Amino acid sequence: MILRRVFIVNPALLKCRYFSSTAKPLKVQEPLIVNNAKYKRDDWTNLKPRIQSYMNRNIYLQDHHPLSIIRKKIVDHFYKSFVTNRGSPLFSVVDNLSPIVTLEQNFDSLLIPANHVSRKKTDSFYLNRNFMLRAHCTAHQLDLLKSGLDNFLVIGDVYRRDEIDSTHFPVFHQVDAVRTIRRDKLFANHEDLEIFEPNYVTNSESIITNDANGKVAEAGKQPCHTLEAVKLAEHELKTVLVGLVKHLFGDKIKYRWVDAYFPFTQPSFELEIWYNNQWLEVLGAGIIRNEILEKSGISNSIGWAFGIGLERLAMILYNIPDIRLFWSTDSGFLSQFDESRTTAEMQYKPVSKYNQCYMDVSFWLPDTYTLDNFPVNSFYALVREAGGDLVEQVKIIDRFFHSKEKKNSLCFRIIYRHMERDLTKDEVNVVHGQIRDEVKKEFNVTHRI
Ligand code: FA5
Ligand code: MG
Repeated sequence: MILRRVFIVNPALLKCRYFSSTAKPLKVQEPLIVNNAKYKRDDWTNLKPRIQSYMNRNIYLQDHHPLSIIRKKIVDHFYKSFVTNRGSPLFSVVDNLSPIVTLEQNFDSLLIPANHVSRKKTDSFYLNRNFMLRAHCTAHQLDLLKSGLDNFLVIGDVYRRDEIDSTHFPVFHQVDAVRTIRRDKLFANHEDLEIFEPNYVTNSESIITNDANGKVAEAGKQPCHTLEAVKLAEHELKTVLVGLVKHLFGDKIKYRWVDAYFPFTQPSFELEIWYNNQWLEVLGAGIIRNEILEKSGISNSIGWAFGIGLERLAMILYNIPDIRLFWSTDSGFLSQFDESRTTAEMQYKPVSKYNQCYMDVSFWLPDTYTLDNFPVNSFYALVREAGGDLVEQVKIIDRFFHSKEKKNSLCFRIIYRHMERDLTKDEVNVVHGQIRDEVKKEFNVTHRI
């Protein structure tokens, strides 16, 4: 009998309804551990290990990564477009904030109403009822303004339970910007003009928030602002952003502004660019709601803000067909990008799924060359010419001066890969042999092995 009872208290059986009311095991919930900190789980916890595995990868800061190249281009554009009286960049760059934020930061600080669609549990990754992974970099806006920054870019990874297709992924990257303009700067040539209407009230009821879908395109302005101030600030915002897309894509890029709605800006806009025969939204922007500036202690300025997605820009610029490729660690993908190359030289080429195989070529230089003046680019060109499509990558892996023999040596690694099949060692040997011969002939080097 006793034995039988032991069998019945099988954990699998506890799940069945008949036993659950009487035999529920006392289950102590393990806390959720994210970035070495513990978070108490509750009914909002929905962050899973798969999404956590993307945290701390920092691909947007990784040298030569396409997202990092775009990030630098954007920062450069802002550094050039706005300088202080002393000639230094006006914008501060903040790119190392943890993506774990409070719901207060992500929503409340930005006047996102309690019933707003973006707060749904199904739309974001929650650690619990208090903490989440930021769904946009705007989550840091109020804190940074409060800390005293008045012109800044915030760059980082953001997380959304979005659809997954070739242009959407649950983790992507944004550059967010805030610019505040004081009255004396905004109206430098019109001292009689004002930023604020006389006796203005912020928090005005007349600001349309959102309908059930959270999307009301409300043009116009906040009642507290004068039309002149809004139009001037809007002009500066649009000019710098159109300048940015031209800086990235060239003067011929086709774009359009569309009215939009964000709870934290009014008026709000989206910028779309014409790509692959359709309009693609690349950023959201607008005039910062004055309540936010007031909360941060700024009273004499009007501000604009925007948030732009890095992946979409990189996909267009480099012809990258799928957003998942940015997470690739395959050197066949990563080696296609390098700050020193032009955009035209970095057009994406599909990466083979077949195996890579590499062989090195190392040689002594003739006296006519030094380690510094050996024409590395001509060497690469020769290898690509002689190796054809089998050569996926060539990189320098060693350079040294032999002090006894007074000779210089270079070593290059050539990575071979076929688009449609695995290569055999024998065929790679043949091609590699041809490359060695050509190198010897062209540069008069002595092979070391
Ligand atoms: C925002 O995130 C606002 N915080 C932007 C903003 C900032 C507006 C400041 C006003 C003032 P939105 O959800 O539209 O807005 O995202 C901004 C950009 O991020 C989009 O234009 C797009 O380029 C990119 N983006 C949005 N969702 C995805 C996704 N799932 N995958 C890749 N990129 C995305
Ligand atoms: Mg949008």
